[in-house]
Amino acid sequence: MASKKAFITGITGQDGAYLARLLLRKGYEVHGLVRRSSSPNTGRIDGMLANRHWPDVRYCAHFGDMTDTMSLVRILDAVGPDEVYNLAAQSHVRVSFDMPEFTGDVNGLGTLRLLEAIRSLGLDKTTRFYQASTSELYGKVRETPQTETTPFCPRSPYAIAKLYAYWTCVNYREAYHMFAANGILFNHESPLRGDQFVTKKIVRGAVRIHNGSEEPIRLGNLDARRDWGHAADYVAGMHAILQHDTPDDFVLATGQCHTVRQWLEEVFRLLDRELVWQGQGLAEQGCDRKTGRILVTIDPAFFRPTEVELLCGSADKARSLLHWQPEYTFQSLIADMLDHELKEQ
Ligand code: NAP
Ligand code: F7E
Repeated sequence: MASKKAFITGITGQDGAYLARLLLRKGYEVHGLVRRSSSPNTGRIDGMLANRHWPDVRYCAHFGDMTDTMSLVRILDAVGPDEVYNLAAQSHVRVSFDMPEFTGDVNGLGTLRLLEAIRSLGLDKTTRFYQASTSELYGKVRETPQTETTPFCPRSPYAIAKLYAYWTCVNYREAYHMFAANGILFNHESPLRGDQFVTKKIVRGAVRIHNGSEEPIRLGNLDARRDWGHAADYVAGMHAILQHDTPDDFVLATGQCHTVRQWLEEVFRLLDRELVWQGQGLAEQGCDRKTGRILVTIDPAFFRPTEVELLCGSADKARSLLHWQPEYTFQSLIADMLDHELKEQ
C-alpha cells in the first residue's frame, strides 16, 4: 500500500519537528512548508532534510508562506496530501500585541487561505485538515477546568486571530463537509521550545547561572497559572484527532496546573538551589536561600497589556474517544528540558 502523505505548515517550529518525526516513524511521506529567511530556520528538522529529486525521498521541504496564497495552492496541488496539519503561526502572545496585523494575517487569514486552497483544488473530500487551536481562546476563563464546550473569551491579538481560524475550520466542516478538526491544545513544551517562551527562558537562564553566570533571570508575571505538557505527547494527539472516524474538536491537556513561580522553584531545586522570595510587586526577587544571591528579578517589559491568569484543561473527551493520555508529568517535563539544556550549554 502507498504510504500516506502529510503536509505540515510550521514544520520548522517545535511541534512541526516532533510531528514530522512521528509521521516519518509511522511510514508517512512528509512535506513541510518552510519560509524564506536570511539565516537558517531549519535547525529543528536538520537531519530530516532530503533532496526532493532523490527517488527514495520521504521528506520534502517546500518554500512558501502562509501570507502567500499562490505558494500554498502550488504546493497542495503538487503534493495532494491525505492530511494537512496547520501548525504555522506567529505563536508568541506578547509579540502579538506589537504585531497584531501580521499575527491576524498569518494565524487567522493564513488558515482561511489553506482551507480555501484545499477546497478550490478539489481536495476537500480526500484531505483531512488539522487546525492548531489553543487554550488561549479561553482567555478570561468562564469555568475551570476548560473543556470543548467552555465559552471563549480571547485576551490578545494572537488569541483573536486563532478564534477566527477556529471558527473557519468549523465552518468549512459544516458548509463543505470537509474533514476539518480543531485540536485545542494547552501549553506544551520540550527541549525544542522557542527561547522566548517562559519555560525555556527559565531553564536556559537557570543553567547559565548553574554554569557560573551572575545574570539573574528577568521575568514578568510569576503568578500566571498554566497547564504544561510535553510536545511529544501532544503531537501524538494531533495525529489521533485526524484518525478519528468523524471530524471533531478536542482539548489536549494534562489537567494539572502550576504557576510560573512553581516552574522556577522546581528548575532551581533540580539544580540544588532553594529559591526564597523577598519583596513585593516590581521589587520582588527570588534569592538562593544558602548564599542570598539574586537569581530572579521582575521586569515590567514582560508584562502583557491583558493577561491570561489561569488555564487548566480537561482532556476527558480525547481520553475516552481517542484513548489519548499524556505520559509526561510536570516534573518529568522539566527534567527532560533541563537534561537537554545541561548538555547543550
Ligand atoms: P513555533 O515553535 O513558534 O512554530 C511556529 C511555526 O510557524 C514555525 O515553523 C514558523 O516558521 C512558522 N511560521 C510563522 N509564520 C509563518 C508564515 N508567515 N508562513 C509560514 N510559516 C510560518 O510554535 P509551536 O509551539 O510549534 O506551535 C505550533 C502551533 O500550535 C502554532 O500554531 C501555535 O500557535 C499552536 N499552539 C501552540 C501551543 C504550545 O504550547 N506550543 C499551544 C496551543 C497551540 P519559522 O521557523 O520560519 O519561524
Ligand atoms: O507565557 C508569563 C506570561 O509566553 C506563559 C504559546 O505557545 O501557549 C503559549 O502561550 C506565562 C504567561 O506562553 C515571562 O505572562 C512571565 O502568563 O510561555 P508563554 P503563553 O503566553 O501561555 C499557548 C497555549 C499558545 O497557544 C501560544 O502559542 O508566563 N511570563 N514572565 C512570561 N512569559 C514569557 N514569554 N516571558 C517572560 O519573561
